[in-house]
Amino acid sequence: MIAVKIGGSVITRKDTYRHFLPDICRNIVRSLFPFRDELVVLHGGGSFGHILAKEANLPADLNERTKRYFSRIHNDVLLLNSKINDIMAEEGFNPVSIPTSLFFGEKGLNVRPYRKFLESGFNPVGMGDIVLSGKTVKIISADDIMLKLSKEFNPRLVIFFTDVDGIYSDDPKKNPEARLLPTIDSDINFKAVQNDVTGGMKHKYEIIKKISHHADRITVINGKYPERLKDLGSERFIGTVIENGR
Ligand code: ATP
Ligand code: IP8
Repeated sequence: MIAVKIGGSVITRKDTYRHFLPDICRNIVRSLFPFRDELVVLHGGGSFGHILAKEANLPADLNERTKRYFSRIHNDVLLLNSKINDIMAEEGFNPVSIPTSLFFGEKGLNVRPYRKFLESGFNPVGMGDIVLSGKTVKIISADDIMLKLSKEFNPRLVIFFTDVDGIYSDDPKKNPEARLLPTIDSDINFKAVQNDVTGGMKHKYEIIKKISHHADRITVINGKYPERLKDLGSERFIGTVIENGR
């Protein structure tokens, strides 16, 4: 199985509410065509999730205010999901939406729908979403779902598409001296990402270290240049690669 997270930072304009970037998304989807028989896709919230989630100030108790945010945010991530699924269907995939909030219960995310549709030859498409956990409303990142799926399915490859070339020694948007790290064995500085309620690249890095015990290979690459995937495993490759730490 191959699991991909399409970052909200690369397929949306993260500072503009519900601004989708269809051409970038299509190029990413096309680059995944060789993997379509074993592919699970997750996507982040981008400006369809993070702007309102920040305003909502979560986690918080379920009440009239948070219910209104729940409905709007869930609707918005489904809107982004349907745009991605449209493109996937047009490009020859068999996407099926697995809305996180519907399959999230006391024991966390139920992965059975992923298994069922994967085994039947579909491409499950899950997403970072707003969920109800008891009486608490909170946000679950697609990065967290990636860890859960990796524990269940032991993917041979996990791909994170984001809007920078990989993991750097420091935030490349703020520090021109930041170095792209071909792998992650050194100390890294992470800066908070604006309009991101789930911890940005720092959270992703922590998750990747955990995923590395359950997946053969993980890569973080720039979704604006998805053709770089073809070079994975060669010296030409531009991105960060983490080999299995099992
Ligand atoms: P989303 O969470 O909306 O799905 P995403 O998963 O693509 O988006 P972000 O959480 O926005 O990714 O994180 C990517 C951002 O992290 C980059 O735009 C970059 O500016 C920032 N960043 C901060 N520190 C680093 C670092 N050390 N290396 C790489 N990027 C970093
Ligand atoms: O973009 C967050 O998921 P992420 C989803 O994968 C929402 O961190 C609703 C903000």
